[in-house]
Amino acid sequence: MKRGMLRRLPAAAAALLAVGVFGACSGAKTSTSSSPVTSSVPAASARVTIVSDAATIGAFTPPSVTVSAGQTVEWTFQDANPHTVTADDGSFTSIKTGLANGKTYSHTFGQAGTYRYHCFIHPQMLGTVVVQ
Ligand SMILES: [Cu+2]
Repeated sequence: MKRGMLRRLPAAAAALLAVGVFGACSGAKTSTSSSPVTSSVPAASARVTIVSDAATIGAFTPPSVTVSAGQTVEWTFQDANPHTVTADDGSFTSIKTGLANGKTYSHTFGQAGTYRYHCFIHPQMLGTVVVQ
């Protein structure tokens, strides 16, 4: 008896795995446009000095100042007589604090417009703040 042995060896197929790693090089150029730094330094708040005036009984010096919206006007009282800074429309007044000699009163103007004010004690004392 003949026993034919047929062995079939499965051929091992070597799989060749080629992995190609491509370094992704994005050609997007990030251009950093450095604009010149413009220092927007807000102008100094306006200052008004309240002094005695021989012609009247007191005066706001200067009688008119111009500031930008958001800036503050500071009044400095330099008279022995009492005065106030009172808006004609009543939007601000120094009466609450009282302007004694050497003291100051400040008010910040948030909106543009023309603000006329006077001294509550001396109505002939007039001043104007122009807010741009
Ligand atoms: Cu006054």
